[in-house]
Amino acid sequence: MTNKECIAMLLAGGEGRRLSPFTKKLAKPAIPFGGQYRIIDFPLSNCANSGIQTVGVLTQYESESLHRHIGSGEPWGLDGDKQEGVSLLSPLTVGTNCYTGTADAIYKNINYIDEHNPEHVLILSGDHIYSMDYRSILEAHKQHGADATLSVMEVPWADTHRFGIMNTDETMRITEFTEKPTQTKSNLASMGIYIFRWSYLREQLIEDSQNPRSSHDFGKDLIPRMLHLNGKLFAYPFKGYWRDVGTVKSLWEAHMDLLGGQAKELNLQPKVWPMYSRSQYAEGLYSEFPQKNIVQSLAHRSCEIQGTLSRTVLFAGVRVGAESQIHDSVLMPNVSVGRDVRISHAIIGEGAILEDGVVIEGHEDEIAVVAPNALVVRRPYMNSAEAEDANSLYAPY
Ligand code: ADQ
Ligand code: ADP
Repeated sequence: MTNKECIAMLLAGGEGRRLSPFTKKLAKPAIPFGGQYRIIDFPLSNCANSGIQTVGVLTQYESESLHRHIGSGEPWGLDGDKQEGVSLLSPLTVGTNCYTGTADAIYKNINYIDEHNPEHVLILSGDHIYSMDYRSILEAHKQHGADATLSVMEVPWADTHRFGIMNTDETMRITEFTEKPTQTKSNLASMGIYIFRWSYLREQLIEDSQNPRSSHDFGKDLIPRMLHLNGKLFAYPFKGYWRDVGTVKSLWEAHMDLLGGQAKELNLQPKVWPMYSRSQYAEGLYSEFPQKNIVQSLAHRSCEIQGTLSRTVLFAGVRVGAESQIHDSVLMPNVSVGRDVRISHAIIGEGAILEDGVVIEGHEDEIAVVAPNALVVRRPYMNSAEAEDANSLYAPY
């Protein structure tokens, strides 16, 4: 048994239904992001950069995709021996039944955490885009002598229903917490990033596991119960860019945030806070182009671009044919776009083929989606059955 101050447990097993069709064959955290990453690269790199060297990754749904990407953790410098580094903890490898909720996933890995005997445990989500030094939240947690510390930020009032929402007193101690409220007087949201004193969390997990009425979820069950029992829960206000990319709209918005000129901007700082990934195409993004008809876009250097692009992110291996016009869109790896295609406000899944003349137009509040590997063809004279057929290949989300 080793003794560590803090280890991380990264929740990466959710089904990601709101991100279908991208999560049909991929775990949500394995979805490509930002031209050369996958979403999970962000929390993993944050751990590496914060000096957290033991990370348990809890996988379940489509875990194969994540296991392939994470492997032994060498892109993040987390390929340590058994005492350190990243461990992939799926119900299969742990030898247990499926994880029924986020707290249940941690509960079923109590032995793994005990082996490391940490003072504190950092709980992270696999579907957030942000840069964060976890040493700051750990410091605040220790100074307060807290049982738990939740990283928080104010979110737009219209989005409060997607988050755990809380109130605090003037010392930042949490006084109220409601998971995904329909009505609320606060817009202070939990970011789903928690630090717990391990002995405290351990006890609470065991009690929760014995409650037949619990759904074994941190936001719905554990945190409200801890407050009810007068636990010392504090909020740690995070200042910086953070987005939960669990929906098609938020995944699209986070990509637009990379392109500047937005209210919220995502500036990655490779020199100060590098994001690591497994891709052999890493560090190959261009934001400035010799072609005049490519503006405010990011494209991987392996792309072949002939058409006109603005406010668009192109991943490795994308091809765009002549006279095509694309704006406000995201084209995942190896998408092939023919000639004279129009795309706007869309996310095109990995490997999709859009033949000559296809038009895919979404709107700011209804992002169009093309499924990975879809073949979209233009058919000028469709009878209604054919139209339905074509629509099943892509449908505004
Ligand atoms: P949600 O985002 O709704 O709310 P959820 O998607 O259920 O939380 O899960 C968070 C993370 O846990 C995700 O990365 C998901 O993949 C993973 N996960 C879910 N079920 C799992 C399982 N059975 N096994 C392993 N991993 C699993 C949460 C909080 C809110 C908070 C938001 C912030 O509940 O209070 O405001 O995050 O985004
Ligand atoms: P990862 O699987 O972690 O994204 P890879 O380096 O394997 O990392 O692949 C990055 C993406 O580039 C993949 O989607 C892959 O299919 C694609 N790709 C593979 N070979 C090429 C190539 N020769 N040119 C452009 N893109 C490629």
